[in-house]
Amino acid sequence: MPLFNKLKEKLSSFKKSAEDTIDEKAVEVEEQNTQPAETSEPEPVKTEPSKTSNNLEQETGSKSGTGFGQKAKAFVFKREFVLDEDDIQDTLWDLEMGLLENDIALSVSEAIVESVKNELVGTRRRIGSDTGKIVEDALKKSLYNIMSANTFDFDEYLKNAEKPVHIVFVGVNGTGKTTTIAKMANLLQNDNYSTVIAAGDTFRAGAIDQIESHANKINTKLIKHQEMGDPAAVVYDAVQYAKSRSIDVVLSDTAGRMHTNVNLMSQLEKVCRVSSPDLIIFVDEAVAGNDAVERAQQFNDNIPIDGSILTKADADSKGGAAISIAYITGKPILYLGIGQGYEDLKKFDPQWFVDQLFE
Ligand SMILES: Nc1nc2c(ncn2[C@@H]2O[C@H](COP(=O)(O)OP(=O)(O)OP(=O)(O)O)[C@@H](O)[C@H]2O)c(=O)[nH]1
Ligand SMILES: [Mg+2]
Repeated sequence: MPLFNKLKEKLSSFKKSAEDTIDEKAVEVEEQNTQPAETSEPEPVKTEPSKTSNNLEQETGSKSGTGFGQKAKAFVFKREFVLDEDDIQDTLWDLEMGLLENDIALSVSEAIVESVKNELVGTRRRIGSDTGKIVEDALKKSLYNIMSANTFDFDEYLKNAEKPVHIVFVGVNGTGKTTTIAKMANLLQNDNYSTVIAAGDTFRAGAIDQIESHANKINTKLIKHQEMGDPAAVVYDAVQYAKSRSIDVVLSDTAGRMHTNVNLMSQLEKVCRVSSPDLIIFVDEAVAGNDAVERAQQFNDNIPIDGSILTKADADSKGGAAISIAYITGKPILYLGIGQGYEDLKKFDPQWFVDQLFE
């Protein structure tokens, strides 16, 4: 399934334009180096401003005092060159705009651009080397670093954790919490874990029936109370049920709530306080973009989340939410929802994510 196509297009056009820019610079340097006086010189040619007569001197001179640019420009090696910030400034600007267009939050876009810049600028390059690869590697490295911050191996954790493991799913309305719980229960059962679901959304009309229908289809025990009952009590009961029957995993549903609703957010805090979950998972839509980032931050501030699941990645998602949420919460993306079926939950692997952006 093709995912995050728009972001892919942007990254590929950045790659192409950075490649062209670097190649232009290489040709320029090549021409300078093949001037008669330098052809037989085996040593690196140091282009001190006072000694050179080519346009490097002009550029260096005009940037005097800007530190890095000057340092980078000072070394032009035979058949090698050093890229400086000025060379790729416009291209980096385009990259930043492209990232912003793809719902990557400003602070995150800036961090990516800075990291790509640090990778590309100031390093000696061989003329004729594969510039496309150089650019791609710089981007991949930067994105991978963001996506792999605080990685967490969910499978390994489950295997070793004391049972029952209690997981609470939180998020704003309609993001896919309930469906994700059903998918997760299905996945866990396929891995031979026993599960129980807590119908912790006692608030929305029809929510209990909805999760009950899922639980019946995947053959999982459901603990439910009355509509409008105390969600903390349902969740508590489900944990007790799991303890008394040696069930491996408790999956607690909660009502969708806006991150700005103070009362509902403190109710969620209570649910978490009473049942002390092992993991709190924030569920949002991959298509939500910058809104999702704001919400992830607010939820995380109220009830520290352990990771996120992004749903509806099968819709035309730009991919920015995944990158931004990982960066801003400092917590891993654990799974992607990629459809409405029970099997449509894909384990999120940072390396896979980064690689498929360049396929
Ligand atoms: N295409 C697609 N649809 C999804 C995915 N995950 C959930 N949905 C759909 O999104 C809609 C909302 O899902 P729910 O699971 O009810 O969302 P919720 O967060 O529990 O909603 P509330 O309880 O109202 O807050 C349903 O129609 C789901 O089938 C996904 O990964 N891909
Ligand atoms: Mg729900």
